[in-house]
Amino acid sequence: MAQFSLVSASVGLITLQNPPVNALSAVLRQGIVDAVEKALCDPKVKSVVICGQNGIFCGGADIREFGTNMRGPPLIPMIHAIESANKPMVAAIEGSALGGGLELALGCHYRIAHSQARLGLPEVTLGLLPAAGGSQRLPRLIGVPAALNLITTGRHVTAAEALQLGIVDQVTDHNTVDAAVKFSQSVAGQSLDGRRISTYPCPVQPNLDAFFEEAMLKVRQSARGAIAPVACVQAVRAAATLPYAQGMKREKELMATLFTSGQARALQYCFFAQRAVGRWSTPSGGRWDTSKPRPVHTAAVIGLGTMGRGITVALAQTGLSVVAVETQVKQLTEAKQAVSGMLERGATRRGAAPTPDRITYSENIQAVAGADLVIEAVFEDMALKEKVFRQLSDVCKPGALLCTNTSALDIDHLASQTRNPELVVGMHFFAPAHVMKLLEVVYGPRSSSQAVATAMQLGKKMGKISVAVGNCRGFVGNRMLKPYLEQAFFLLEEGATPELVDRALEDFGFPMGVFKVSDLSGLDVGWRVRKADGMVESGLSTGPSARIRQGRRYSPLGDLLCEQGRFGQKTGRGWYLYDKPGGRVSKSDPWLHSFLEEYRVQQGLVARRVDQQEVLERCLFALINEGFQILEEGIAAGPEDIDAIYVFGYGWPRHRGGPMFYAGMVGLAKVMERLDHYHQAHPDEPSLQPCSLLRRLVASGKKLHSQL
Ligand code: 3H9
Repeated sequence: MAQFSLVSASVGLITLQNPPVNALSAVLRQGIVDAVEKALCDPKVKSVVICGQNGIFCGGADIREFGTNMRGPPLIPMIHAIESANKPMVAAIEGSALGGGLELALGCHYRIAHSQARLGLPEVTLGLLPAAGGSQRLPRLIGVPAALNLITTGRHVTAAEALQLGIVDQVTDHNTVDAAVKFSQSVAGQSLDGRRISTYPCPVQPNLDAFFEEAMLKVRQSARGAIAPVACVQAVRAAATLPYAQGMKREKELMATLFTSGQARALQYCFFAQRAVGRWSTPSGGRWDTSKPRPVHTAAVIGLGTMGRGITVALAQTGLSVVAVETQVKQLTEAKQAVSGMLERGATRRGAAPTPDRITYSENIQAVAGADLVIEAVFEDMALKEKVFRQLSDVCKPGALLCTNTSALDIDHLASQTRNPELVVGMHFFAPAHVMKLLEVVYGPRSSSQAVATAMQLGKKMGKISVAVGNCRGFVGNRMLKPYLEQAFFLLEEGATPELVDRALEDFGFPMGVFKVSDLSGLDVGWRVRKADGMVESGLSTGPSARIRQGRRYSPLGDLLCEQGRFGQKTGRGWYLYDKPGGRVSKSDPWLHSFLEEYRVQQGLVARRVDQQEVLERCLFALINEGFQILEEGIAAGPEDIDAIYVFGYGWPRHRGGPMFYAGMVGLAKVMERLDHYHQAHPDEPSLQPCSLLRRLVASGKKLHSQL
């Protein structure tokens, strides 16, 4: 609802009340319409201030209403009524004014913001565009280039930037409502002719056609198949070229196509999935709302390689005291310099003062004795990690949480090396750890729910999307990656090229195909793991048995490249060719193509035509099938957990909602039918055999996601 009151004898104060973010639900919209009418009819009211309760102006349209039958007064006429009012309407912006919230404020004649407020039109991130006049008013207010930037990226701006851009008229450090009330009194009775944004001409944009062509090209390149950014450009173009009323018509048409698109559903699902993963639960009954995290004031990091350095930076940026330990002196000196540089660059990027240096470096593991939580990030070697955990168990103070940054090793086994296995959890960061959003918090059967709660809370403080998952080889993300990679290798054996496979995945929306990612992260990483698993046989034997390991199909292609010293970008050669070791720009490699041809001849394989559809179905459905297996085993509590992991850690295109959501969009029956089809053709590939949860869901006609 919206509360109306008279303040300072002549100011009508309308307070939006719909916790937690004052989203513009049907009830609130009705409340605003009624309150505005009351204010305009009341002769005592000379000016009006609109504010939000609980320190937040408005988080926009109520996303939960999308996809339902819309009731209540629509937003556009409501905002028009505000703009056409003959009494000054002033928005008092605290907290956030986002989406429809900012559009409401743009309908007001003046905007006063608190210095800590954030403003933006993030509709594009939900697969939409600002369709309550935002795409037409913002360019008229701040010019086409600035509006286009805000609308196509959805970024939030600070109050200071909003002032500089001309979105707000005043910024205050004090009580925003008081400032707005005072301001509204000072303009009461003045003409409002120059204050209605919809009547402004759009500032002239030189070389309009060329400007929008370039903008469209840029957006198409970065959108990777997402349709909303393209529609946003079209809407802003309408603002720049058409009268307001016609621009509004165009805005409405574009919104209609977006609103019902699968992409908007997928992106809105991602919005809620990102929040749902915080409400974690474990099979042993641990829950987010009943487990109290321990306070963490000092955290320690053991091992200052690439991951350890990133984790140190991420911890320091949250304002914690950090103890960073590296036993090799040279590595320690290099790490100190690298961490300072990363902190400085981070501060510059954020436009903030550098994080005060609360990092203590040491060569001695004893230095972690006072830490509340320790993150071990030494080399991925079980014997080494066992040793570190035994030492930590002796050195750390009672109750200290011991975490490992392993990407695959057994958490339970590491816990068994310590006196208090209930205090051990995995914190699986993704490189670069201070940048990547995802954190897998891995609990073992003996991890206490308090330990999980503490790691989850720390992850949140570090700005991560933290997902609690069970302990198994590769946890959720890397475990699902294995069948995906495997299928990509098999497709090469059957006739595909790295270029064809990568193109199919990039057209689907991944920022990089599987072979480019493999070159970037280093082919030797997987080779080492396969060697440790006893999968690698050196040299190339021939015949079908050469490609069977442990009873299932195996492709030695990656091993053969590694034997040639082709480790990817770092050696300048991998699945692609680079201009120099460390080079970033990939080129097709004729050598690789002849190598694949020779390999097929030696193995008696006849190349056939592989198309993009087969690439997608084999790679993605195998990955999704593993996801169903993970759900069945209870390693992930729900499909949102898997989807958040893939969207935030593995480059899964957000507008496709994550692998499990995508499976629902395709149809579970279709996914199962295609898996069955490929499994019949390749009976030695168990990852193509639909798992029993998938079969059961299809048989019962049940859905995995209620949104579908
Ligand atoms: C739009 O406006 C379209 C119009 O242009 C045109 C229409 C014609 N609706 O994030 P939090 C929930 S599209 C419904 O944890 P924070 C959220 O799910 C909209 N619910 O808090 C969560 O629920 P739960 C454009 C919403 O303090 C709870 O509120 N607007 C909405 O970290 C707390 O959220 C946006 O895209 C909503 N609009 O951050 C803004 N917003 O507790 C989206 C939040 O059950 N919102 N909820 O999990 C945000 O970015 C952040 O929520 C905000 C607060 C910055 C506001």
